[in-house]
Amino acid sequence: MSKETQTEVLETRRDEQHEAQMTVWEATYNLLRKLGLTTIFGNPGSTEQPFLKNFPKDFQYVLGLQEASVVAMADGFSQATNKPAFVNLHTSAGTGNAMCNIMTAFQNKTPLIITAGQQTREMILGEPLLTNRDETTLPRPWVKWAYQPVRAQDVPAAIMRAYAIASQPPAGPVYLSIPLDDWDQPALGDAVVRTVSSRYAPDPDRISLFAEKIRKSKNPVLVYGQEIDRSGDWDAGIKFAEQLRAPVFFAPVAERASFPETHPQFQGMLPIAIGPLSKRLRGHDLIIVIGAQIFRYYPFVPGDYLPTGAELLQITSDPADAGAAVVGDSLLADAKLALEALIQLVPKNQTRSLPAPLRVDNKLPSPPNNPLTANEAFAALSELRPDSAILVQESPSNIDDLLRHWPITQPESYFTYASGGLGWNAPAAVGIALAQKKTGSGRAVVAVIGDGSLQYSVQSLYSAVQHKLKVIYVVPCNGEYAILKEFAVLEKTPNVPALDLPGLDVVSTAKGFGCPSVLARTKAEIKEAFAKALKADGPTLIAIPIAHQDRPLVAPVAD
Ligand SMILES: Cc1ncc(C[n+]2csc(CCOP(=O)(O)OP(=O)(O)O)c2C)c(N)n1
Ligand SMILES: [Mg+2]
Repeated sequence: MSKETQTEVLETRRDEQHEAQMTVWEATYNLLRKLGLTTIFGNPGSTEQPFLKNFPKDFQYVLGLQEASVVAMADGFSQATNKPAFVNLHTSAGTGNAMCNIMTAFQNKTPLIITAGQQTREMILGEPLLTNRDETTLPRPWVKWAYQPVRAQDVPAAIMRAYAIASQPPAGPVYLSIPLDDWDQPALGDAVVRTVSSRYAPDPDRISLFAEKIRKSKNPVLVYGQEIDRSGDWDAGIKFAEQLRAPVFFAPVAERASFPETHPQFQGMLPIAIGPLSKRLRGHDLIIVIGAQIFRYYPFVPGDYLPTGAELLQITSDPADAGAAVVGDSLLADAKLALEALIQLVPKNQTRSLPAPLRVDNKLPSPPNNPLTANEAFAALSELRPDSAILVQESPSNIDDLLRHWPITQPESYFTYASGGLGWNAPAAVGIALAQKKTGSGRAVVAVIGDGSLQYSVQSLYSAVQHKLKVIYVVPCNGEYAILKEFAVLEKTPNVPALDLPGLDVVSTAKGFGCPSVLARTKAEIKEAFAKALKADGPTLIAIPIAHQDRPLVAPVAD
């Protein structure tokens, strides 16, 4: 064999060896497949392209035009599928844009595996363009873990670790920064796939102690929080409430509904301020809070944290929420497992008189107001409400009116944000609707989004259009930041600038993203638009001009 031929043979062998050697890219996609993470929410840049190259046919890329939308779409998708979701952001720039909704995902306790591209390892020291400087500091404190693998070969195992951390209670987002030159590097082979638990059971001694207090209580009250809906067991919550014959409240501004609002024991949502909240619970000797923090207050309205003579028990799966509780004794447990245990430990009460059912005032003025009030607009909408519809809500000043006309009666049917960071719900509705499309549930998503709130993640309309998702955006247009005006009255801060929003045209905005959109001013127009939207094979935006109203931020509770 000549020298040249020998060299050629050697080079061919080396090429074959290289081909046979799995790359970090291949090992990662293999792992994502095994973990069921085949939907990737992202917005691409040059630092992500080596990961996205030759995008496999069995994966779906869901493009968000701005990263706040990307993260919230993934959050909604994760919540609606009850599985972690995968996100790919553009280095520090994309992470910066995404930050508000990463903060919200952390408070929602949604398991998100957020990856971001990073500059080439070889150059990072010199900080070239697009370097994600101090990459693990940027997303903190709103991620459970932030990491950049020390070697390219660790990328798949780091994703596995991210998955394990994100999904254990309390679930939450994790962040991985991955240099762009890692993807073509040789891998160590397929990553080890591991499973972890997503619930933990209560300590038997402590739950017995709690059960004893509940048995001895004369007049207990239940406060149900989002963790019950997340733990997937409304039935246990209903059974326990009926066994106890106690009134049931929702925790203040809970981001999920955990009990049928039409149940005779349901008493509404607790006020979001210290004094009014404790007034509402007056007369009870034991307050049992399941699956919520103590409490999610908003404006400072002083008063007692608890009514006189009352004791509080909190059951939560989040040690941070247990630690931060301002009053009460706490027990760590998954809501479903705790409720199942309590059903066994607390016998059915036969004698306690049931609470008087909540009186809901649904009266409407005749003739109707012009423009309609939010109350009248939601009443019109609710006449055509499909039983299976999912409600997503970011309409800060209109929550009470909306929930009055749209009582939640089924699990996994109400979603909002735990944080109050505007710009979560419009894109989350897209992720929730995508989940419905994938499962073929046929459930429509109705997203009620304030005219101010819509502007924060308005690009998500584009994703709903492109994926032909059944999202019906209902935008109550008051041309103002109404809730901030209510806050200004409560705080006695007159003449705050920029609380009016003249000149917003949300119908034209939606059309710019290709979203069919209509202005509905009367009850008849609202019903016509809603009926048409329910039949459409894609999203619709219905803008409803509504009247300005002077309402108190926190409704007074009678003494
Ligand atoms: C990201 C973000 N920026 C600013 C705020 C402050 N903020 C809270 S409510 C609100 C106004 C919301 O207006 P709109 O959606 O029109 O609802 P309305 O109060 O009119 O019902 C603003 C600006 C916030 N919560 N989040
Ligand atoms: Mg408004």
